[in-house]
Amino acid sequence: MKKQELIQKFAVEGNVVNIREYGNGHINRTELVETEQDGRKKRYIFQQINTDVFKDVDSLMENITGITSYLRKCIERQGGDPDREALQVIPVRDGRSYYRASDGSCYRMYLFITDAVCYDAVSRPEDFYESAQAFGNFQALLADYPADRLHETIPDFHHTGKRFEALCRAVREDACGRVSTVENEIAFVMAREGEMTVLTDLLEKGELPLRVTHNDTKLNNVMIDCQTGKGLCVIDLDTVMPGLSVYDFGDSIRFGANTAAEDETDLKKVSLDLEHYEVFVKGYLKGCRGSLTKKELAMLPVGAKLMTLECGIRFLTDYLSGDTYFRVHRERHNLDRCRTQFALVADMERKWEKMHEIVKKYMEK
Ligand code: ADP
Ligand code: GN1
Ligand code: MG
Repeated sequence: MKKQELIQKFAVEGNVVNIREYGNGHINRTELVETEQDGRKKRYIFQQINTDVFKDVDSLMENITGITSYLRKCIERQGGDPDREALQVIPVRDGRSYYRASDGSCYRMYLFITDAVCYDAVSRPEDFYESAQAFGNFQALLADYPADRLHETIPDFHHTGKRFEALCRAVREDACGRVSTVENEIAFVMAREGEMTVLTDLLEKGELPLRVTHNDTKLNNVMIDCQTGKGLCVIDLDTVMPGLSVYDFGDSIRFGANTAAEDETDLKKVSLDLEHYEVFVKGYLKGCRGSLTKKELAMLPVGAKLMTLECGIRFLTDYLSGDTYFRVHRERHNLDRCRTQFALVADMERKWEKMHEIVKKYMEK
C-alpha cells in the first residue's frame, strides 16, 4: 500500500502534502506528515511500530491510550493545555488506535506538538533542569494510575541481572564471530557482575517501591516549549510500565549528563558532567514533589550507574547478536555506543563520592 493511502487510513484532516523522516529514535520509524485543507496546514507524527521489539501491539496501544487519556484529564484539572502537554493519539478512521497492514506491519499517528523541541544533547543546563522536572512530574501524575491496568510491553525491561544473563548467552553463542574483538568490554562487565541485581533485590525485599515509571527517560523523549523554555510534554510512552524511579533518574543521567554523544567514538570526550548531574537531581526532586522515599533518594547514584551499565550491556549484546534490536547507522555503531556507556560508568566510579554528596545536599533541603 502506498504511504499516502496508509496515512489516509487515519483520521487526519486534509490532503498529505509532505512526508519526511523525523527524530533520532532507535526503535520505531518516525515520520513527520504535513497535511493541508483549505490553505490550512496541520502536522502529525506517523510511526511504524517496531513489532520485533513490541510483539503485542494491542497491549502496547492499550497502555498508551489509557495513559494519554488519564494524563489529559489530570492536565485539564490543573488548568493546563492537554493538546500540548500530553500526546494525542489520532485514531484510524474505524476507531482503532493503530493500523495493521496485510503484511503485519503496524502504524500509529500522533498529533504533532508544535513550537516545541526535543534535544539530543544538553547545551543549556536550564533545558536539562526542565526535562528533569517534566519526568519527575510525569511520575507524580501517574502515582495513582492503576498499575494493574498496564501491560508489560517488554518483560524484564530493566532487570539488569537478566540483561547480564542475556549478554552471557550472546557471548556463548557468538553468532557473528565478534566475541574475540570485544574481550575488554566483556571483562569490564564481568568485573561488575556482583552489582547487577542490587536494585532489583531491593525491590524484591520491598525496600524500594514499584511505581508507574517511564523507563526510557532520555532527553529526546521530552519536549521543551520553544516560547517559554519549560518542559512541556513527555513522549515515547512505549515502555511506561511498573518500574523503579531510580532507573528513570538514571537513564536521564546516562544520556544527558554525559559530556559526549551516546555514540561518540573518541572516548576521551566521555565523562560525567557533575553540573548537569546536579541540575537534574534538583529538577527531578522538584518534579516528584517529595514523593521519593529516603531509600530511593539514597539509591539515585546507583540508579545512574546501573542504568548506564545496563544500557552498555544491551548495546554489546546487540552487537554480538548481529545488530537486530537497535537501529544502527554505521558499522560497529552498537559497539561505539557500548564503549561510551562503559567509559561513563568508569567516570561515575571516579566521581562516586561527589555523586552521593550532591544527592545529600538536596535531600536535606
Ligand atoms: P522512538 O521510540 O523510536 O524513540 P519516539 O516516539 O521517541 O520514537 O519519536 C522519535 C522522535 O520523534 C522524538 O524524539 C521527537 O523528536 C519526535 N516526536 C515524537 N512524537 C512527537 C510529537 N507528538 N510531536 C512532535 N515530535 C514528536
Ligand atoms: C531506545 O526508543 P528510544 O530511542 O527512545 C531504547 C531504550 C534505550 C535507548 C538508548 C524500547 O530508546 O531502552 O535506553 O534506545 N528503547 C527501547 O538510546 O528499547
Ligand atoms: Mg524516543
